[in-house]
Amino acid sequence: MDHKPLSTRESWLALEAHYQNIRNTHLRDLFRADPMRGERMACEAAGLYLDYSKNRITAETMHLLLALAEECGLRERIEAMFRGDKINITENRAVLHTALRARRDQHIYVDGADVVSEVHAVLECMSAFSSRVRQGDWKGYTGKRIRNIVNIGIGGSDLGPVMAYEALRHYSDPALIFRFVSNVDGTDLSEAVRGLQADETLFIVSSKTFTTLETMTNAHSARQWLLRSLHDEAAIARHFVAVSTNEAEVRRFGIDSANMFGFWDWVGGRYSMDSAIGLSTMLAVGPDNFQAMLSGFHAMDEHFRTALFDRNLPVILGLLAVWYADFFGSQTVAVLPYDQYLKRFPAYLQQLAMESNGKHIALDGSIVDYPTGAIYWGEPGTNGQHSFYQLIHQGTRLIPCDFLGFFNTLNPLDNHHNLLMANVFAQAEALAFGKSADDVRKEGTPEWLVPHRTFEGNRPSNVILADRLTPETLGKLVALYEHSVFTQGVIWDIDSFDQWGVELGKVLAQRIVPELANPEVTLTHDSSTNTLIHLYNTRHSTH
Ligand code: G6Q
Repeated sequence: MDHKPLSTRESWLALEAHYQNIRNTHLRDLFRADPMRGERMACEAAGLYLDYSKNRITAETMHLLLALAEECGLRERIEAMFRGDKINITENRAVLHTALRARRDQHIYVDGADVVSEVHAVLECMSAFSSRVRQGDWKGYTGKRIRNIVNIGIGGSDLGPVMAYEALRHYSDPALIFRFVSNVDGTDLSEAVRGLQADETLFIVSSKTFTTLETMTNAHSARQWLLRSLHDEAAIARHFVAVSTNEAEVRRFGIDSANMFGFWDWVGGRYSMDSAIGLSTMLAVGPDNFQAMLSGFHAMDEHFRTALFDRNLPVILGLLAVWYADFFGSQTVAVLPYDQYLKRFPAYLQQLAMESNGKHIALDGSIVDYPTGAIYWGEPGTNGQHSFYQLIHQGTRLIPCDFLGFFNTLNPLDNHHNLLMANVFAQAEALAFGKSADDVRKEGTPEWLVPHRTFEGNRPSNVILADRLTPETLGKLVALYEHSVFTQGVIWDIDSFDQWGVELGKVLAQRIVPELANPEVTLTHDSSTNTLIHLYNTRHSTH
């Protein structure tokens, strides 16, 4: 691998020169020049269709981006990740979320142990437990079956489970109620348990470390809530299970280690929804659907690992993200799922992309001299069209968009799906080609209004389509983005798998907590923080 700084590499310099040539080229002209562009710049793999023709690229751009991937050693880095090398260098850890969905007959070793057999052993425990709860065989303390499941976790131990629950709601057991608690704001837990019967409620405490302030605070309060109704510590074992890597802390909390579902330090929080952190998902949709989701992940893993880069969906998506972030200076990517079930998908991607690639230090410890991770955001279509799309169409910023849609809906209702998908195609078309001043004039618009009603177009987008939203498709979509994020991190030469910014936040609040509990303490922060704490201590009433 070439260790020259990214911005001095041959392919990077070639891309800079190329960008100057095509930065003003309009998508209208690119499509006019190549009538087959919409077919040529598309790729279908593992059941996902990616149309990337409405990007501000030429065949030359793709050629140079692919050369950049080669020069940055992407192929070797993919192999290293799948093999279990400790590519998370700042934490000296392997990065093996791909092992979570490996087939039973595969072997992947970390420090001499075959992790695939460990993964399947945990999956079996999860399946057995889920089946008992779903069939009503797992009884609560008073002998009643479980009807409510509350997942307590935050960050990677929450966003994946929430997103997957919403995404797969169609497949969820309607007899079970699911709630998710993440915020240390007492409102979150209070609202989550409102109306629930304690003796029918199961809490899943999901925390890799089992020391996270928010999760442990919520777990302790949930425990008190339960004991207020059931009055016996023995009830805890029937109503609390844990998902964690920290058996000692789980036991200290009072959860029987027989009711703990483990995972490993080589699973990053934001890459953990298909580990035991997905227990709530499995309880909702059942072991078979969970397994189908894992198969979807695996299919995309295999595609990413084996496909040529010019036909490789995550590689293409990742390289395009680099193209806009580093050459066009785009700061954000809008993710626009045209499926109500994917309403939490943008929030999930936000963590996946921004916690992974929000870094400014290269692997060798130097400060990067190019932009890294873009800001991911979005809302489901068509709602976004009636709010923020205005800025995407006519604002001053270039915002590449990913449209996600399905050929078939899970809820056929009159003409709804055709209307929904017509909007996907129309939006991508309007962003790319706009509406010229002449066209606006032809509609009889008065001259003073023409500039306001003109759309310059040339706004890039990808359209990603799949048959329908099944558990398998969800696995493929998530893996698509996981590997796109990985591709970007490799190009940017950063560690996409640590999160020191999150760790700092975990420590800082702990320092102020005792100062809020004890107004007498001498405050030694800056004058702003001191005043704010003082104000809080004076005005906060303890009742
Ligand atoms: C994810 C991050 C972070 C983490 C949470 C929860 O990649 O590491 O979001 O998932 O801070 O941590 P625990 O699971 O340890 O409670």
